[in-house]
Amino acid sequence: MKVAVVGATGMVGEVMLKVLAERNFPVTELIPVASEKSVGKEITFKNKKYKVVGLQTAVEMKPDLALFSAGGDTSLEWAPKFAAAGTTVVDNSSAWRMDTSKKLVVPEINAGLLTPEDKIIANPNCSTIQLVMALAPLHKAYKIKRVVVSTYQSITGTGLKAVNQLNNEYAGEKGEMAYHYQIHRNAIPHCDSFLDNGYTKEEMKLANETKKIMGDDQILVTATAVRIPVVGGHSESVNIEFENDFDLREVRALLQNTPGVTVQDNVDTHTYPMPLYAEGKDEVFVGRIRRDETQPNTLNMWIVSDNLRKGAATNALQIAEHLVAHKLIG
Ligand code: 11C
Repeated sequence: MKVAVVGATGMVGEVMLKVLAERNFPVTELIPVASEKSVGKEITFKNKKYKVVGLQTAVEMKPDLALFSAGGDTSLEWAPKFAAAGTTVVDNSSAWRMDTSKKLVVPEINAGLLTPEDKIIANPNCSTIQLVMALAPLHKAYKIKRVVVSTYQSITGTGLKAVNQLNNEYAGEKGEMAYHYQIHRNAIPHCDSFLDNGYTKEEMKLANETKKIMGDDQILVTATAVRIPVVGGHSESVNIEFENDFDLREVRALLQNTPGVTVQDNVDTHTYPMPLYAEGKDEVFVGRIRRDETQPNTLNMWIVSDNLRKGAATNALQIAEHLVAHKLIG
């Protein structure tokens, strides 16, 4: 399979290449794609060197699959051009996620919706993916009414500029700023830009994408998204109110038996998910599972996952794997 990685020199692009190699995706020809300033640069994939090409060149090479991680504007302009050339695009930006003609896919939950006609497939936001991975089995069992989620998000979600900012601040050096404020020794309640309703785009992604992936408009979701000086992954404190009551042991068992979810929940041994240990892993880790004692049918839990892997590259590649396995591509 001829595979283009659009945004190959970015943070997600680099992880995408790593995951493509690790999972032994059937790449017969790799096309690393990036903006004009990176064209001609060399990247290494499976010990072989490849030259980065521009977007128009890549379209003309007619790849079977294009994995996009180059920002919303690039996706809006270029994904349709690839699709028109017969390429299936899995897009990691927010450009197409809420478009009613596009599928928004977390393979463990709704890959069954995909057909060969889907030429642009949206990969959800990282903080949404880890949330719905843990919510989906519980919704099936107890029917979710309302979710209150607060995120503690890794600076890798912002990109390399943010990682450089933290490293500079840590070293006491000046440099380019990704945020309005110092991130070292700080927590910034501001991920993505603000909207007229006072929420950030990131917070509304958590609400809107969750409903679309779970296929249920009735689920109420309210979110606060916070950036913290961490690199290993996003963490989420989640309060879930169900229609029906649950048994805590059954909740743990349901989560434990969910592919892609790992329960780390033993307060006696101080076992709970943390970004330090989630980094570089593909699972969604869930812990601190406990009853909310202030109202009926309500659960608290803590969810952590590497936002660059299951939150981005791994999920996108799982979509591609599903397309291959079900002969929906190529
Ligand atoms: C963050 N979730 O951590 C964002 C990064 O809509 O794909 C990904 C933004 C998006 O800031």
